[in-house]
Amino acid sequence: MSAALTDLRPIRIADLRIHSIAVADPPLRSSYGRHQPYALRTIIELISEDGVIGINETYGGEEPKKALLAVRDQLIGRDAFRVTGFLSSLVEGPSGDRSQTMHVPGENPLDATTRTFAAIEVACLDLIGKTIGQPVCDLIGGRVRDEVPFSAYPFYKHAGGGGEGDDAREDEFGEALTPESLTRQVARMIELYGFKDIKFKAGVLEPDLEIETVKEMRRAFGPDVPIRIDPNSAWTVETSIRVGETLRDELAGGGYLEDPTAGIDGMAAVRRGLIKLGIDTPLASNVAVTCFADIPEAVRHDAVQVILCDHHYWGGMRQVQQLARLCKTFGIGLSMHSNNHLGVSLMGMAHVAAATPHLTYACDTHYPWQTAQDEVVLGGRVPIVNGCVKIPDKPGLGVELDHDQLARLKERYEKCPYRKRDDEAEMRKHVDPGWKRILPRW
Ligand code: GKR
Ligand code: MG
Repeated sequence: MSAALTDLRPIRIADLRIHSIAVADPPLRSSYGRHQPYALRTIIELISEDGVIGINETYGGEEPKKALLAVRDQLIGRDAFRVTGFLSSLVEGPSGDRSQTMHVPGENPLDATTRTFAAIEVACLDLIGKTIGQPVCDLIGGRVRDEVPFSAYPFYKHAGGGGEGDDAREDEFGEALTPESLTRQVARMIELYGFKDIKFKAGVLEPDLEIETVKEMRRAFGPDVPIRIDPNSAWTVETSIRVGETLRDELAGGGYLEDPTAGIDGMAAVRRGLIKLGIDTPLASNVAVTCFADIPEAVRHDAVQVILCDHHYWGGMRQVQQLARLCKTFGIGLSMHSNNHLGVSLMGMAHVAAATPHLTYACDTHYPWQTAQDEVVLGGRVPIVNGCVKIPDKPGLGVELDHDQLARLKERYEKCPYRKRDDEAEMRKHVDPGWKRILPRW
């Protein structure tokens, strides 16, 4: 017999708290420029009428905070089970191209609505999980794995561990601006976390030096450790094909070439050039392909063979699961993108990955770049062991907030001058006063 309407048990939302925080971040380099001394994040708490608190973490700075504040009134009194219904205008975001080519992730106005929706969706899932006593991965369809693999994510970097003045962090990994020092950085990450894959952030040094860096890593770690290279659109089509050709062996066996050049047309031209040379290295993207509307053209032109999902900007966990299904249908692989984050986001990534059968690569994570001093999760850093995050036997995302730490990170946000991510400004401040992001650079 079906349940009567009166048997329904809504989880009504009574309040939304929004916390802007600043987290020390080392001077990492990419084609966007150089990271600021603090990465900005937002922590949210969604409180039910029963006093249960669902939490989540998303992009930081002023714009994401304003966007969350703007939907606050639409949440109060609503049922957490019905989030897609009461925020339906935000789920899909605007139609058409939302390319991230000229924006750092989290600063793209075109995916602001899907980022806002995702932030609330995951907090609702945590709230539901904590109310009924189920882990998030089991609420969204059920886990297909208990342990989620992540990759080492080396970056060229300047000396420094992040933070400023009295608040500077120890430089755990040291400067890395050569093939040898970058390879030492990876060795240390593997030693600490047991990663089995490498995602290498390129687009910083001359392509020949980056080629040499990949070769050095291959010599150091052998052919059983897959390597992916991601210059964030820094290369021309010709350079991309040359790098793909030179690194055909190093990128084979589980590696890929990620966003070597800008745009779906550019990616398609690289693909054609490589295929002509008999090279089938997959092209991956989180820059040319960032939303469902990009997929038809990408498929038509065979521009990407791997898409990087990210629940933070794809519109939440269920959108990522739909993306996975679509990728499988079209024979496209699925990997996972990352930006700087703390343990709440890491657990979100792990839960959605755990409940996504078609996840064909170890996920990216910036987690090694943050320290225990900046963790907001009660009990400290989420363990990554043998390269994997284990889904804990706990409800919701499986983590709670450390409110003392949250207060410290909020205070740091208030004190620091940063209100959005601006890697170009950091380059001009520290490296070259005339620096501009030029695409393609090489
Ligand atoms: O942290 O500088 C960085 C990365 O370049 C990041 O912003 C990218 O979104 O991880 C990224 C990627 O393109 O894969
Ligand atoms: Mg990328």
